[in-house]
Amino acid sequence: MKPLDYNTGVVPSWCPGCGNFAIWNSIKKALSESDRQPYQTALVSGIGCSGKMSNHVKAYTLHGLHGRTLPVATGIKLANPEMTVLVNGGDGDGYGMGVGHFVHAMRRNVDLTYIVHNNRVYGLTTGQASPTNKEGVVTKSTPFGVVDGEMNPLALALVSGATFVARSFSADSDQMAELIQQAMDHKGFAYIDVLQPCVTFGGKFQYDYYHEKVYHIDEKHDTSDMGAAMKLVSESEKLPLGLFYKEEKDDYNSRHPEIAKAKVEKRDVRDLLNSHR
Ligand SMILES: Cc1ncc(C[n+]2csc(CCOP(=O)(O)OP(=O)(O)O)c2C)c(N)n1
Ligand code: SF4
Repeated sequence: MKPLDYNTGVVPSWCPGCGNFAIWNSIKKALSESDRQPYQTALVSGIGCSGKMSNHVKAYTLHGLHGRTLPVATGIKLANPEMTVLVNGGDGDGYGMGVGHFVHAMRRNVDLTYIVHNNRVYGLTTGQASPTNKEGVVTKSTPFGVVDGEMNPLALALVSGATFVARSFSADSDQMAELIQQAMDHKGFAYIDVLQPCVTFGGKFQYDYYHEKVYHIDEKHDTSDMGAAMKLVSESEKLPLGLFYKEEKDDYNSRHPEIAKAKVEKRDVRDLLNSHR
């Protein structure tokens, strides 16, 4: 299938120029290049502008509750081990409301591909500061400036047990597609933080801001070196992009073969729907 074949026909309501468009395109490109068919893929999203992704990708999709993408996706993966499960959430969804689930999914090393649309604000609710905003920045919810310190979700991922930790940028759709493809092929919790400008409510964190700061990490970077990865994700003046860390380790399903054996019975979805009429 070609990338456009993964369109559902639903027209996005995202603001023109929103970084979500590039994430959408990269997901479709990655699915196309890896030749994954819609019936082999599930996509779970949370509430928020980012959460609307489940309307736009041809796959089994579920638009879940705010902050609750990862437990739902975990259930899907445990019940359907052969399914590729993508998770899309915002920084508010995943680093605010859902941060507990984030840590536990990583320490379990559930085989998921988690893409966070990190625009530093709660976009859909018109621009309140999220945990990745910076101290002092004035937003709708912080008229006197953000008082809390900025959270570093990539460092949190490294110490929590994620086995694939990467960062991309919405103006770098090809690199993002490549990372998503690698993440889907990785057996274990693969996490990509995407710097995604919210062009309407994102304040100073726009394309120009990021263009000045981002750079691609050296090809010689050793992705098995946790210390080197931690150093990269701790940079704050410049923002490195790429795959920081990768580790081969048994995922949750392999460590619990009893769950895989108890996998769900395959049923025709029409029968299932009829049984609830
Ligand atoms: C439990 C719960 N709390 C709050 C809300 C209200 N709400 C809807 S969208 C949203 C912000 C989403 O922000 P983020 O996850 O960063 O996604 P973005 O819209 O920026 O993509 C909030 C707080 C909600 N829907 N559910
Ligand atoms: S409000 Fe921000 S995140 Fe939401 S669609 Fe518009 S630009 Fe994108």
